Amino acid sequence: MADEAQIIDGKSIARAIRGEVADSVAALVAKGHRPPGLAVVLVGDDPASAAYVRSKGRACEEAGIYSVQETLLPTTTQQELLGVIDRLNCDLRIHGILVQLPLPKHINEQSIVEAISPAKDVDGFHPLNVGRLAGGMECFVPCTPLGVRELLIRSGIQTQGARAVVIGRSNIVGLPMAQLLMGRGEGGDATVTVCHSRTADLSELTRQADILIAAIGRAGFVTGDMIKPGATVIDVGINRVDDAEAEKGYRLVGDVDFDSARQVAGAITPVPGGVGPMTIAMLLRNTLESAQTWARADVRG
Ligand code: BQF
Repeated sequence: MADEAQIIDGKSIARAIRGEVADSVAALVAKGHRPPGLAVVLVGDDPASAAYVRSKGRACEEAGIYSVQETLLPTTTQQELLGVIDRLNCDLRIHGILVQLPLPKHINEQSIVEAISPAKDVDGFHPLNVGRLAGGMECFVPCTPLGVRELLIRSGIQTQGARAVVIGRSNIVGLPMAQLLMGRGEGGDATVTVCHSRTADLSELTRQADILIAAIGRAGFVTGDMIKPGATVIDVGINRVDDAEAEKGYRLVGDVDFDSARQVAGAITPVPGGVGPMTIAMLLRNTLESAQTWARADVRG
């Protein structure tokens, strides 16, 4: 049996970043500025969404970030939701606004995302930030791909000149991930291929990857035979699978078949405890950076 891969501990890296954010928050407050503030808007009562929202609130509290949760009934109209966003856009205590997705079917997600002030769009989903990212300009970057890049940097994984393959082309993960990896500078300068459900000879491509990012949304999709020996494998997937042994009757698994992949990869992220915690850490960092930007614009200096 070959040597097993190094396990990249996203949870501990995320904890370190949260500590750094907490220090910067304290420094901002010590200069007389408002603490960073995040508003999380939840529409409806989907249990998974509610759990994500709660954990974001807890993470804010630990970092000294002020947070408010706006919980709206599943019957909330688009007009009502737009009203809430307008109010948050004008609230000087709030530097970041996120609307937890998915939204109920009667609400048009795109119109909601476009209503968020681009200067408070800490999820990086507003078209202005999407365009800025595509143009290589400074902007809010979606938290999950940002977290993956940070994980690569802090794990000492060379991206410059590396062949990176991203499986998945979503606006939230795959596409911005590819843009970050091909962008200039630290954590970038890679040669990137984006694969998806219509890609022919997928394994041919994945086997060429020095860095393989799995963001497909299918449990155990990437198996050991699809991986180049020694490659870095980043698992973005969070899938529930039934498990009678587990307390809740299910457990979380990634898009990578961990047991076969770890025999081939050089380094691999686990699920849970890999990319997920980094997503939350990047949300805090985006909120901090937004508050710092707003503080600079403040007439009080
Ligand atoms: C971990 C999310 C799909 C759809 C909407 C830690 C999170 C997840 C896993 C987390 C996610 C996924 C979030 C772990 C936020 C990431 O230990 O592996 C944290 O809270 N996430 C979300 O808000 O909405 C989603 C995935």
